Amino acid sequence: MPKLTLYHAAPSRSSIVHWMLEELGEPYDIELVSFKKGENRQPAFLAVNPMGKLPALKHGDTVITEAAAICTYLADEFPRAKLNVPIGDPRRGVYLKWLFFGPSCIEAAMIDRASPRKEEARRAMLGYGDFDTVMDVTAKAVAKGPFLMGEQFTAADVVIGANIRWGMIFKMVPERATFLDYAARIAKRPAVQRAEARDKALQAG
Ligand SMILES: N[C@@H](CCC(=O)N[C@@H](CS)C(=O)NCC(=O)O)C(=O)O
Repeated sequence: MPKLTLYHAAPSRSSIVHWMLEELGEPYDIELVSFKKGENRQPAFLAVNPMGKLPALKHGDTVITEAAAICTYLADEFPRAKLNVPIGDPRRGVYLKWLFFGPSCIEAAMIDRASPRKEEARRAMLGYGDFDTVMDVTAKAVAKGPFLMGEQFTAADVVIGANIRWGMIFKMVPERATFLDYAARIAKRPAVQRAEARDKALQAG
């Protein structure tokens, strides 16, 4: 079976994929990339991801970058873990919507809020519209639970769950009761606990 290697720095957006890999339950290796030493800007890593950014995942000879794309890929590639909604299932459209909504709406809205532009862009020009609508739409989706797709935990919960958990830690997402409850449900997952414990050890080491 082709080897899975995560290029990782703990904690960073590659922690999202670290969690996803723990959910998947397939063997994988970690290749640490030090931001402090500037390794992400060195030719060796730029050959993996010319963006100089983490995460990157190697699966055999294939390199995938962009956290949400990696989670989508892994869920489809290893369906045994039941973290995807497969092609042909009428729920797949909504599942894909959330996988894209994470980076294109929640993350973009959070970062713009944390680092406001000199001149505010028009709502119609911003892919995410406005911060409050993004938060309202997300809150409504996670309110019923336990997960975005109902009883099934999917890769979309890894992407959106990571946005919400990290967003609240960095005070970029409001601590609404719905978000706190969803984050608490996610925090109970053994896979997230394993990934976080290992990230802490990597950070300390
Ligand atoms: N769009 C990328 C963003 C990746 C990203 O910005 N990663 C940060 C770590 S959290 C990074 O590599 N920063 C180092 C740098 O840009 O020099 C994704 O979602 O995977």
